[in-house]
Amino acid sequence: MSNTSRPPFTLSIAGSEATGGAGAQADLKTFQALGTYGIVALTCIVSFDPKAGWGHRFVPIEPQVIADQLEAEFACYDMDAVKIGMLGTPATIETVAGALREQTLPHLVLDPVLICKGQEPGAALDTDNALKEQVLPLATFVTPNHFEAMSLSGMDAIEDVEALTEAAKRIYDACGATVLAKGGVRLAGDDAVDVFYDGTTLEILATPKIGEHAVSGAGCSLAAAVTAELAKGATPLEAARSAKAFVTEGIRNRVPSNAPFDALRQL
Ligand code: PXL
Repeated sequence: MSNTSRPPFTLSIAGSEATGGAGAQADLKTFQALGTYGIVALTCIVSFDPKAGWGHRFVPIEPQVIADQLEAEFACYDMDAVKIGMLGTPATIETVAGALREQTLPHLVLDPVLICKGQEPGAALDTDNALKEQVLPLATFVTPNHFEAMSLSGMDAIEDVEALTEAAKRIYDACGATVLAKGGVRLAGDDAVDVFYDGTTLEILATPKIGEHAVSGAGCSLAAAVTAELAKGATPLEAARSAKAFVTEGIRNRVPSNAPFDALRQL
């Protein structure tokens, strides 16, 4: 095939969130908005249940079907960066980790989805442990949210930016990946604060909060934006700064929903 220009190739290994706010849909929209070629390997399908408090109905994809998608994708393209979102079961984690171990990837961004909005914390400890044991060691960049930062650092509480910084350092020390720990709206104060740490550089990224409520798709879009920027050649710190600006703009442009949370919109 003739190929005049090669775009940066970005793969998201993630679940479908049917309403389009989070998950693979958010990742693809982010990749498109930031000018990379977006590819998805679907791991599961999540459908909120409006009749049951907007809880998550979760259906995993067959491990063989996940392996087939990854086989096709890695056969077609040399990925410039890969993002991992929701995996959801130990069998999925096994399959994805196995496929990734066969690749040499320049960047592997892990959004360590332990629970999503509305789910019970600790609902699936075996899944959380499998993610920590099998996928975290492969990551080059990890983007834990407030809850995930506590879980990955072993800290009982994170209430201020000092504690979030301590968590970022502990996570870096444990896995060696660059960390962008997201305080978002969860820490008190006027700013949405995230902490970047790569073992050398520590940077506090702060922007004024836009409302006090978390918006669906913010975490997914942040990690996807980091992935896209890394694929385009940004340094990890530049990628983190650009991703934060992209998500802030997406929250500003959020779409109202009949669910209890609005959805980020990538422009
Ligand atoms: O917010 C994290 C997330 C990631 N991936 C999928 C989701 C959610 C939350 O709803 O459904 C598929």
